[in-house]
Amino acid sequence: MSIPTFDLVIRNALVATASDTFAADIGVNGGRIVQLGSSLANGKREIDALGRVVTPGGVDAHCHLDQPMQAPVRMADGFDSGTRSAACGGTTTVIPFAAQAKGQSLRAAVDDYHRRAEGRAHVDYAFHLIVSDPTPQVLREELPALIAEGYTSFKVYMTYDDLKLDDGQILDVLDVARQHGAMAMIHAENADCIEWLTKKLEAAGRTAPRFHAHSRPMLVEREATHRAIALAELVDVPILIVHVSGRDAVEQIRWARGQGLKVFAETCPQYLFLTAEDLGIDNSYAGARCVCSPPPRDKGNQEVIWNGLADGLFTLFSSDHAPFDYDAPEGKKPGGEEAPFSHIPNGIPGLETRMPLLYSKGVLAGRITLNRFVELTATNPAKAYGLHPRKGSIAVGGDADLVIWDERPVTIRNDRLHHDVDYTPYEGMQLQAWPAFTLARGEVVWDGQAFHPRPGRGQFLRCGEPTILPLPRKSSI
Ligand code: DUC
Ligand code: ZN
Ligand code: ZN
Repeated sequence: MSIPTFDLVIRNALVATASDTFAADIGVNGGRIVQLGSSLANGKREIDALGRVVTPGGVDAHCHLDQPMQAPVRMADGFDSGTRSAACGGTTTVIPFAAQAKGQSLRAAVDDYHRRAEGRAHVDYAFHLIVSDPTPQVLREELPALIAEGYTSFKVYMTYDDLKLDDGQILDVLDVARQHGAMAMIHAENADCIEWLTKKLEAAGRTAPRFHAHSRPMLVEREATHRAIALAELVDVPILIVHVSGRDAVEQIRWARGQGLKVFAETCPQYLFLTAEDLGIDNSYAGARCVCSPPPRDKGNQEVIWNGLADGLFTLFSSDHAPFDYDAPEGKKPGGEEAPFSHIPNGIPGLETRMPLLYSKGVLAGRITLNRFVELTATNPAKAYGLHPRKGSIAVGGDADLVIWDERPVTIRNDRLHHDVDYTPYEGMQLQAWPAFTLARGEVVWDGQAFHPRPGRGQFLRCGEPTILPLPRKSSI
């Protein structure tokens, strides 16, 4: 028998990229794809994918892992359990957030976040920054230096007291993005409207989880989305509006695109599969599980989001995995109490379910094409954050990050998921597919039955410039 040519050969794959679908064997050496073709030579290991779709490993470009929180609240997933659950759901690259606390240097936040990740990740990871304190030092020195070192994207918040920036600060930060070719992500909700509504609701004794949605109606997101677009237009820089929840924000983004503005948009599974009713139709506390921001809307808005996924409005489909236990004092019951909605930690888990949900309910249900699925879950996130072509595609020279899909009925059960959260908002949902294999740089990390742990195998990735569109550079107004 001849010496194997490849470390691994995946035979008879139906390979799907963002642009094409074709039959091929995939030859892997040293963790990279080295050949695509038919009847490839032997591999040390071979996997027969006959009849199965193979897509690039997912790039989840919006997730929160081990992000420092105000006590007693604590995230349930760090880099170990978070990347474990990512791998088991077909995601091979994650981009969580190194969050600057007000008064903290951005560099200190990044150093701290590296310590949290080091030696723990099972799949590759990069960092976005969260800029909450844009001092002159941050704007002139730290942020430009960090962008040059491979932290080429950052998020700014228009709400949350501990994170929010005012419009002048947002303009300053966007100007840095323009000058240094970074991607600015914006959490668009109007903080003053939320505060005003929250006070009124609380004064009326309306504190159950379902009132979270009442405190953040769509106009709150619409106004902030419009303002974010205007601020970006003033600076003349692309922006990415994250976690778009429904019609009002979608209309603002369509309008901006019609004006020729470079406004990208991301949405998440919760806006396709949850509604405000999941926060409760009575005053029970169970709906705290689905408290996230922006809140889920209604069935009509789910359709608007589906249409935006199908017609190209959305560039990215991310989980916004923000893992808090439901029944724990450090989670959705802060301090062990059933808290008023304004004290419930915002966010739901979703790293593991993101890809299977969209594959089943999007591709197999005929709402989006297979190629669009790949674009939304892998190729575009890799391009938006400067990781393409190493990540996000199936091409010679790229990392062998791959998902072999098994099209079979699957019921989502939290006890079958691999995160460290005590619930999933999708409990009991019927899917039609799940990864049969996930390969991370050519290594099987999930085989359809078992997870193959190797904490520390995941490498930190320095991001390059976004390549999703050429960005204007260097000139300033
Ligand atoms: N909203 C956020 O802005 N971040 C984490 C999760 C959430 O619901
Ligand atoms: Zn956000
Ligand atoms: Zn988020």
